[in-house]
Amino acid sequence: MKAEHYVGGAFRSDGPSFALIDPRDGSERGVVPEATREIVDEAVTAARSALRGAWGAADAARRATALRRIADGIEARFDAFVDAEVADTGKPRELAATVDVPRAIGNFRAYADLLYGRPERAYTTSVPGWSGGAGEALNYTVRRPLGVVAIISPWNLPLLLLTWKVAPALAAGNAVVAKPSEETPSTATLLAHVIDAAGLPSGAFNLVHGHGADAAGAFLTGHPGVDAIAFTGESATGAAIMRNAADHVTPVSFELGGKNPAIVFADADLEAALDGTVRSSFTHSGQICLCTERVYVERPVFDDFVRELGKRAGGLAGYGPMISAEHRDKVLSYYRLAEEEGAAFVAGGGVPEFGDERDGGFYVEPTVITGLPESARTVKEEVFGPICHVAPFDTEDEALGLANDSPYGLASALWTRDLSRAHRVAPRVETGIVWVNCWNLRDLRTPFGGVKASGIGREGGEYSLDFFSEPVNVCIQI
Ligand code: NAD
Ligand code: 6OD
Repeated sequence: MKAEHYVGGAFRSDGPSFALIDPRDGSERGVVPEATREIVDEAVTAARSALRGAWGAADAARRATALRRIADGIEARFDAFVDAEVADTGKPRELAATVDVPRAIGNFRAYADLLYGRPERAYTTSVPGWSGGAGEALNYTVRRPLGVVAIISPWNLPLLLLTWKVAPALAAGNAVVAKPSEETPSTATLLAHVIDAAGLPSGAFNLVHGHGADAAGAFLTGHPGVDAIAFTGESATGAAIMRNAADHVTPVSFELGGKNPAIVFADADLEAALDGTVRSSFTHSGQICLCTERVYVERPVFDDFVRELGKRAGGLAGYGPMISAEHRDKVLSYYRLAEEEGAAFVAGGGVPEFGDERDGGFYVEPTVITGLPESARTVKEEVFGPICHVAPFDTEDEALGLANDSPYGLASALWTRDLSRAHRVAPRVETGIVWVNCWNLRDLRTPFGGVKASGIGREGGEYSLDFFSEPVNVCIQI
């Protein structure tokens, strides 16, 4: 798949470019065009024109039809999307075929459906009033699109997280300029081809490739013609985007980093808790924002849990690489830091040897550690790799204190058979998402997002449509 920009309804790859590296073996597998400030500017201008033209005039029915065509278009090229996602990320094919691509299709269908479920509000008013403002009135509130929205997405679930924002942004009537991660340009380019074939008015969706800081990402998020920014990525990047957006007071929706806790009570179904923790810590080699990196286990079952978790982590096979050499080095630096901080390694801690081309790729071993104080950097900082630290606790309050002692607050998992305990504890965990006896069970209508340094706002269902539109109140004196 050749990466291309898509600007004003035309594909192009002019200007500078950079190499695309295959994380599975370290080889160069293509080149990606790097959008200059001028190309970003053209994309924003094209988006504005679309809003003033055919896309701005498209009503909800037309937009819903467009979204359904896009979903159908992805479905028709399902295998090509899976191939491209696997080639860019190195993730297991099964993951791309059962999660990333079906979810991308689901995102467009869900928002096509949701468009019609939106109530519009009316208020009849009798105001005693002041300065001549008294009287009977009918107020009604309509929602209008924000305008040109910038969407910046990361490399870990490239298609899922891009479409998670593009679908509601288009549903709400905005024009989009999207910039995927420089590491994963392929499914975004395929999506642009599908959108092109779906017949959206030119400029309604634009795609620019390139890097973030001092490059396409920064040109886009600091652009005066951008009316809102929806971003998923690291918390530090979110802070940089916020600073850049501040000059134009551009609204932001942020899905950021995490250091997600799991709490395993002694009364839990331990098989389910172990299975769930293996999934939550090691799916996509820990490169999902929702992955568990801190596990707190009630003392009576701590030793058994740690031993079994280590066994299962050590036995994992068929896992994918880190996205890049740079990210592999970052994850390995945390493995070494954990050693220096005094961790005991129950599983992993190094680089696997395969004896084939994967030895040129960016793999690290699934790793389980124990024995660190809560103040250790390995326990506090997001690694975004296949590592979890397991620590014991004695009381419910202590578990909550440990789980909440974090600058982050994205997601958590509770494992218990005691329903009262689950209801008591869940609202007290300082994360935007709490799973009980499960992990990453997702209903697309539910609010998704984090507290503290894990984000600003919520996405999902109505929450995304709220962000991507604004209420306008019309007051008619009767
Ligand atoms: P990143 O922040 O490095 O990059 C994300 C995107 O931002 C990329 O497209 C990048 O080019 C762009 N970018 C980087 N610097 C920029 C700048 N100064 N201005 C504008 N754009 C810029 O994140 P990543 O390494 O791609 O992804 C991993 C991170 O994302 C982890 O921290 C993970 O927790 C987080 N994440 C969060 C969620 C969530 O829903 N909360 C989901 C997935 C990933
Ligand atoms: O499932 C989703 O919709 C979602 N936003 C997942 C985010 C995963 C982060 O890496």
